Amino acid sequence: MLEKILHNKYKKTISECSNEELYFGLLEMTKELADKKYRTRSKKKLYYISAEFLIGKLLSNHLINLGIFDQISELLTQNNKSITEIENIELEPSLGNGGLGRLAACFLDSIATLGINGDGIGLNYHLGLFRQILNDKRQKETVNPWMTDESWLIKRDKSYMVQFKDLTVTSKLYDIAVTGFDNRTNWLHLFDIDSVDESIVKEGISFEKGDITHNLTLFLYPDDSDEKGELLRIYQQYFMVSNSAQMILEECISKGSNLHDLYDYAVIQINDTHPTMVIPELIRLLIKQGIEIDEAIEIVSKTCAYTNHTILAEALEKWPIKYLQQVVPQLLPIIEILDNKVRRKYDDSSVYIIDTKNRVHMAHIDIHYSFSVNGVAALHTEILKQNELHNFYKIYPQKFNNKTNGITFRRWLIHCNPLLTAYLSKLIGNGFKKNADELEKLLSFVENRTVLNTLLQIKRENKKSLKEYILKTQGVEIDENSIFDIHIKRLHEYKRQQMNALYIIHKYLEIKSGKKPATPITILFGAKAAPSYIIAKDIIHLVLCLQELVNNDKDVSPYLKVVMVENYNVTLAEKLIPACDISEQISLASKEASGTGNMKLMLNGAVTLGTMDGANVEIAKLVGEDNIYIFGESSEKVISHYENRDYISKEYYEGDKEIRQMVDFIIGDTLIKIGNKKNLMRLYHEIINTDWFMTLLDIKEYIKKKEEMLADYNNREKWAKMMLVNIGRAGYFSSDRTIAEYNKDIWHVS
Ligand code: CBF
Repeated sequence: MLEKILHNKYKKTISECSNEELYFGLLEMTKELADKKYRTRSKKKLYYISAEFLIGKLLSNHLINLGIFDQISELLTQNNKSITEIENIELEPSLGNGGLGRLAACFLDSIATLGINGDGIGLNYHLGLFRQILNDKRQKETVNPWMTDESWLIKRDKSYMVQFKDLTVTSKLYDIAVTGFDNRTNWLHLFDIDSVDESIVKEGISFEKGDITHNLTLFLYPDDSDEKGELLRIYQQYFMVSNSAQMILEECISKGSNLHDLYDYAVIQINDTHPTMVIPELIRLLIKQGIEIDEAIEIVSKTCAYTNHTILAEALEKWPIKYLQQVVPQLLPIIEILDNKVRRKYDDSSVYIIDTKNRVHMAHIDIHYSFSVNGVAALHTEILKQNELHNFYKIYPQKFNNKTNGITFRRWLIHCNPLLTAYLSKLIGNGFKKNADELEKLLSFVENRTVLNTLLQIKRENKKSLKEYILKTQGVEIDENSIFDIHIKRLHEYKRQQMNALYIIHKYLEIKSGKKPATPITILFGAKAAPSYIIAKDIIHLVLCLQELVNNDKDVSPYLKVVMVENYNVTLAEKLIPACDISEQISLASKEASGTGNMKLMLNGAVTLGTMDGANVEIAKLVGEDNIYIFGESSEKVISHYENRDYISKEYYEGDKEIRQMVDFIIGDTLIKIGNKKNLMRLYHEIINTDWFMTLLDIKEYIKKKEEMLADYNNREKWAKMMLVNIGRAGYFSSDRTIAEYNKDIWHVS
């Protein structure tokens, strides 16, 4: 089929084609094959609405899921072509930011793989999040255009009118096929408008935020640090949900729904609060169809389910009524009715939808008017029930449930780690590709020296590939024989990259004083900071200053290297994860809802260094305390520190010489010469005067645990056993398991 497509397109054979031509030929072929697999519609369908879908490059993913990856790469090899090089042509779609968006992408893969009729719905951001450039030891943001003339996007002949207070726009629908592994094809629906104009972006990523017709779908999470930015986010969110609601109703009616029975035809998963307005919008549309308001509310509440992904107040959206009035006045009467219903029933202002500052709490709409509320890891759900959402839990205990996150093994093992995959297949057969629990079979090899040595060899090969990549792309030379300590996730104080930076200072000083580590260490970071998050950017600056200091110091660099990879994204994650020895999961306990990087890294044989937070708790339980390195204050204690306001970072700073030495180093002569005084000073003051995420509380234990881990690394047999147990126990974290649970407990789509 490929040959035929290439002949029609370019009148060339495989070997005559350039990599670019081959990529476009494969793209066409894959799209055709995916479309052919499209299965019949079931009565009930799932709609997964999300502001982000961090889908990553799609070529290999599709080829694997269509079952033709090996065949195609063999065919290419026979013609002296390489699938990896061809894949380099593909631009990574820039439709997501972090864990939330990547989870949505893994879920779509598993939904199709389990044969569930379910589509994703989101927006077609032209310039995506932003492209991170590390320049002059700082993060700079620039646009990240990813759409090409020929791409995975299929333009559909479908559009809806979306009405805002001051303008009406006509949407355009684009679809991307989501092929299941050996199963059906679903769709990711992305809405857009024709009038969006990329040329309005000036310098970096700045543009006129008030120019909605030209900017509506330009960026994911445009800067909302001012009023215009907040308004733009409301425009985007309403555009997303109004299109979704119209499409859902149209599809359900076409399948025979009379709308009174909407919930028999549709279930809507609201991914975080960004799509919350779908609730009042659907109610509004049902009323327009002649349904009484009370019934409309009941229908919608039986159709929608909500996932909470965070307890961080900043991420739980609250829109000022006056902004909603300016953008979507049609929703306000409905939101007020929803709020009044709550007020009439419950004498507790903490559960009201509209607060005393006239802000609408989006999560409160979700909780009152959905039939299911789930957290994303066991600990997170408990914290929601017992702390953050306790007053809601008292009202609706039956709504709350846990769905521990998962990852798709097709991308995070089969695709990103072919060496390990091939070896696993040889040892335990191919069953684990369909049923991740079969990875447990690996555990019977825990005393087998040959297997243990091969796992170490595979890791070394993967580290070598990463080394070559980093040399080529960033010009930094690292040693594959050093320990790869990897910290990859969004930059946020609660994820505590600053704690790892303090560790680097500790190690630097130790090496300078003559204490050399037995095995050299390479600490790798990958992280983007939100453009207006000042302290996060200061942390990046500190890491980059340390990178310059450490890597250029002849006494230190043979033993310690620091690398921050530029523009961390899915493609880079696929290279970093298989090469990792130490997986840094060091968030302040209670703050990381789940984490999914922790799962990807363990699956690829990294050992976790972490706090008892998010899904780390479940990882610890599965692998046992001998196969994970846990440190730090418990979530209960942390929560009590917040409640009692009794954590004072300065006391830790003043009370401990070592801590003082590390923190003072940030503003000492050595770093100030390399970096910017203002940035470093600000970070220093933040740590000693605020330290909201309690770095100094855990730093000493962190250093101790990491040292223990580094020492254990030298016992290669012990380490290889830990790797094996981590891989063997990772099956639980397959998103196929998570999705099966969502479907059994929430969606009920046959
Ligand atoms: O549930 C998926 C992920 O979502 C977040 O990234 C989020 O954006 N709220 C959380 O921070 C992660 O813990 C979680 O794994």
